[in-house]
Amino acid sequence: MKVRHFLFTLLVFSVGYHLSLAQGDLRLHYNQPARNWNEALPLGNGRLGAMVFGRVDEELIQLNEETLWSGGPANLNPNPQAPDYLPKIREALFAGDFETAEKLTQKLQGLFTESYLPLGDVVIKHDFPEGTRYEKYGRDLNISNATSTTQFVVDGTTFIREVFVSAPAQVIVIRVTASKPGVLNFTVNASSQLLSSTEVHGNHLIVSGKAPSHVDPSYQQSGELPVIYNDPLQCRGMRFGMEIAARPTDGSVTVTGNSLRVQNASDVMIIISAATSFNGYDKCPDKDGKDEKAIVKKHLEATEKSTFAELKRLHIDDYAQYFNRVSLSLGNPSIDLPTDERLRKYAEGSADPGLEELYFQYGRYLLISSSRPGGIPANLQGIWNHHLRAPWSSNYTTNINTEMNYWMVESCNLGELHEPLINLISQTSVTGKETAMNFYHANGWTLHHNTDIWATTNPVSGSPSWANWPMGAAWLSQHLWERYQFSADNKFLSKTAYPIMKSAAEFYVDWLIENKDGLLVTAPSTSPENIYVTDKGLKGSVSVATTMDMSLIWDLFTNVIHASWHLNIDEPFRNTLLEKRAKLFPLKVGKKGNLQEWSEDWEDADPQHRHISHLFGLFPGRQISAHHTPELAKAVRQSMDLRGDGGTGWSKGWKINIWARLRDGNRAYKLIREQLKLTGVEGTNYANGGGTYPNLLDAHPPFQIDGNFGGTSGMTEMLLQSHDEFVEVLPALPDAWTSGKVTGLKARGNFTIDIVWKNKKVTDLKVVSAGGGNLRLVSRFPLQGKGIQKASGLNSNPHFRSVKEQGVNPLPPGLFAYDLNTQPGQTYILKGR
Ligand code: FUC
Repeated sequence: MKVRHFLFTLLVFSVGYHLSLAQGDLRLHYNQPARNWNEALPLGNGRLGAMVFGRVDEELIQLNEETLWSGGPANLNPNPQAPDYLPKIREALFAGDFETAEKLTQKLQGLFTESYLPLGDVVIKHDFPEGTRYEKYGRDLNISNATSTTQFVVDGTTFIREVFVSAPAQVIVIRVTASKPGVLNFTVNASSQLLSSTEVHGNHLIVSGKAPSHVDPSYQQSGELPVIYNDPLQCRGMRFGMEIAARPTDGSVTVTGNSLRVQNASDVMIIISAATSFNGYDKCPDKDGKDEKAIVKKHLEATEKSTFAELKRLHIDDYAQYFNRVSLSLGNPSIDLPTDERLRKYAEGSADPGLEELYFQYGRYLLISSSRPGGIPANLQGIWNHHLRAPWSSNYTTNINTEMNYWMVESCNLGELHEPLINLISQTSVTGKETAMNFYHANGWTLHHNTDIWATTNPVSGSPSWANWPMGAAWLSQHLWERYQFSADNKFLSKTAYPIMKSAAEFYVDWLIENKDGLLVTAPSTSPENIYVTDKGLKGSVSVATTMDMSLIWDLFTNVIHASWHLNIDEPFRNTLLEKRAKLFPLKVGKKGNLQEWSEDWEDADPQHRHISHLFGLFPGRQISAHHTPELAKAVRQSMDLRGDGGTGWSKGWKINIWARLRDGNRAYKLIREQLKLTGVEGTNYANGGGTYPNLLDAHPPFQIDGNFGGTSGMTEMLLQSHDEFVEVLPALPDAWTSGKVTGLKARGNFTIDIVWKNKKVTDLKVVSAGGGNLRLVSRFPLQGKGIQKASGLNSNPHFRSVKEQGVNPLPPGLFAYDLNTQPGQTYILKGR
């Protein structure tokens, strides 16, 4: 009896264990239509975006096209007087006159960037009699096949709408079906908030329009009108077009007024094609624009002979090649409830690892849907925006938000999707060379806190606390280095990354100046977007050598030094950087034990400020590390405690990553729970900032997509880290994730890694080495397997780090280190002991 009971338990346990390691339901689903945009569901193919509301009688699908922006090529010299002011500002700063410096810094400013715009709305209006009741309602977004379905029953007939946005076909596909033959009767309408007209041609609906020549940011108005269409030179204001076809398998489609009318059908496919005349950041989008009408037609016509099933299969095949590379399972229990209810319960404290898995994968889903090779990078809202004047112009804010969008692109095995950002960086390195010369008489390229589809790089007008931050070139250059680190692609390093990184470094070599102690400092210098209080009680933002400036320059110089070693080129310039880096104003620990944000040990006007810019060196930088610089890491921890766990959505996203790098899994997990708190619906007033809307999009508030991506990055950092000259498995596992499995994560050096763990201990590890080379593995638990050898220290993996700089760090107690000499294309299976 006893033995049988034992065997039974064993069986249940092992079955249960394996079951619990399956990835959960990857669907967002709801029992009611979206009441507002924050409940609608996002679909996209990188270029075209659709927000599906799932309404019953008047379905609303809000549309975007990623290149639809206001304006035209940037004015590269908007403030020719600027360079005159730099010496005066420096003089004031070195005399300790911060007030004058702050005022003069505003003379170093120029025009605002342009705005990302909404494309239009498509409405499908059913002929249900007024007051018609519906039942058995459900809508979902399945992120394993990037399809949204809405289903309901009216008078015993089941109506189903499926929507996806196809990358191979470059169109939006909608299918409407009814379970009874011939009962589908509806009209299709299209409109745009922009200057446009709608006409019908045959059975097609055509919208043609023109974007404004300028749109002011939502937080300022420069002229009489914030939205301007005037474009005498045909160089500011692109054209756009959209064409919609309804293709019923039975019944008829006709035209009434400006609508398509479908009658007595049972199965209808609606195809939406859209494009703009945008033809590159440096081309007049109207006069020298693309023929958007021809592009629209081409995509629409190419689908003419396709069935819905064929289009759907091609769409899923394309999407799955990215999505299926990574799986995550964090064990049971999972709550089987509509997503909004799940979020509500989660906010009340319920365990729901399935929701955490879904949130992790949602970040990957959103990037696959908003950032495709050949396209434009994911902006502040990805590609999903319905505002004429979007919050912060929905542009690229480079003092945190744009980079955060791409923190997980490499580690989550989506490396190719980094390309749009890398292209934008390459464009800003051209315009930014003009800005560096025109504003500062400096060499190299620079970029300030905002950019847009026109690769604008100048400082905009406003508070210097955000406008006068010439550090974007340093931060963005990190993405070039990371792309190389993860791909180990030497050609990319030598042809694309290195020249741009080097040119950025040339700018900062010119930008740095010596202080009276012979140290290299930046001046003027800000710490985005924080305000200091000096010992005399003066509040300001402009000072000398903020920690973030110094850390960004350290990061860039180090990456350029390492890249030049790898490529074995540019020795004299490398020596200059080595010399300059050694003289950088150092990081300092303040009286509270914190990492100082300012070069002086000043107070912050807002001690809980959302930006944690001074902690860049720990994440996403590598200057500070829990392993290699424990004292500085301790100061970071203290700074994090002083800042607290509140903040906007992206702020919490950053904090997850910081706690993961501090190797504190439980604190990182606390921030995940903070970030996932339901907001934006009745009864969820969340005083602490941030949160998640019912559609799982991140709330700044308002919606910003960076928090989603930052959250996914943070969860990845909890499971695998590789910035520190070795690959550490499960560096920050929280107690809540006792057992789990992750597959397909990427480590620097181009290794793909699967990890299974139980009771927080690694049980199985699989490594696929794409390019070969030594892999140094570090774990809190011993590992065994063919080919691994014990290592005695934490020092470098020459495959992706520079051995020339490593100190030998002995293995701290409680850690195990191994070397695995890998061959290209080989798989290695290791076990926990
Ligand atoms: C920075 C942040 C704001 C906002 C904006 C888009 O300016 O400080 O919180 O996220 O970017």
